[in-house]
Amino acid sequence: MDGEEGVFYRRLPKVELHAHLNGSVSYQTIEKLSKQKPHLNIEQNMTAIGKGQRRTLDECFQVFKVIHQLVDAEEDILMVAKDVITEFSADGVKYLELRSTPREEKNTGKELNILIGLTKRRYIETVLSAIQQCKNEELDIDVRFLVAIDRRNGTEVAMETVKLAEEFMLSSDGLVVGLDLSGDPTVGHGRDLLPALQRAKNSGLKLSLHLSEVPSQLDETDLLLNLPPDRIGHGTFLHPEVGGSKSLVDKVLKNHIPLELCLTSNVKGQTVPCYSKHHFKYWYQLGHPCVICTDDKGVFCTDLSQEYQLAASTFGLSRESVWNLSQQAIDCIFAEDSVKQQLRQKWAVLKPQVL
Ligand code: 6MZ
Repeated sequence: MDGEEGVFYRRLPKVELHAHLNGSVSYQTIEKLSKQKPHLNIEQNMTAIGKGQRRTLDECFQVFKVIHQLVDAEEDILMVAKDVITEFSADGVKYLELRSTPREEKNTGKELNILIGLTKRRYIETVLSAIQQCKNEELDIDVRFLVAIDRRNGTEVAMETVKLAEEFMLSSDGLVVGLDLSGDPTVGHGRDLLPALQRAKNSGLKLSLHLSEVPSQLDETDLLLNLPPDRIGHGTFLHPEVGGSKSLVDKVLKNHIPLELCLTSNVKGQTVPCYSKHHFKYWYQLGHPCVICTDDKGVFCTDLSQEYQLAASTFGLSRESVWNLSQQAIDCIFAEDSVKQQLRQKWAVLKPQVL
């Protein structure tokens, strides 16, 4: 992305609401990790899907497994989280909600030369300390965290994750704001996760749920929309034109549930055939809140500026419309209202006289 046009998108202040930590690891960070773990023999095409390449969603999930092998110790998570936050900030992101699935790993760290493992609690603490360190370095970005439930891990782990998230919501000084439901959409059923999600909602955690990322999830989506969630990830197959239904669309509209839309991720992961057929068009034309996001900027080789530029060039958005789109994303954040106010002020200061 070059030239004057590119500068506009980089300078555009942006809000990123759908970013999986381990999917956001850049090539530079992967290189650092690969050097530290040469025995894994990681090559670039194992952790990223380059320009013009496509993979099935299933193959995308294999990529995350490789990255998880590289990022398996406390110091890796700290470095990855700090690098990812720094990169989003360099791309003009002023407010970021990162999400990640807490993992436990056996014997991946060392203390006094004794092998120690990583617990899920320590995992979250490490991400939070990366956020804190970036704050101390005075990066111009406000970062919050969503604890992720990987749907593949079933009912019990989901409940355990919610309990951890609740604890951190109370003790993290506002950094943990919500819960994400993600993972391979072809595995498991939302009905088994409903009690955990309901509990999370009751305790004040905000919910961002991956819904209808693949076809054939209609009854699950219908069920989970009754919670209702506070935001929807993807929602690719919600509307009737792609096999969804009017009643699902009506539920989303009635409850004003914003959609987190990730163009490159959906095209490269082949759930959407090409940019012009992306469901952004359907929802945007309805005037429904749509937030442009990256999903996994490392894996899909993109950044948020590029995603905004793609949306604009594909759907013919004026600069004014692009500005409004980035500004309206502020209404959809999970942090408290005072943060929204601060961000609105920031946007007002940064708005060019002529767009
Ligand atoms: C569903 C996805 C995803 O949690 O280890 N993840 N889940 N759909 C997607 N669309 C492509 N992209 C990423 O980051 C990696 C994890 O995020 C989820 C998957 O569970 C993946 O293992 P963390 O930081």
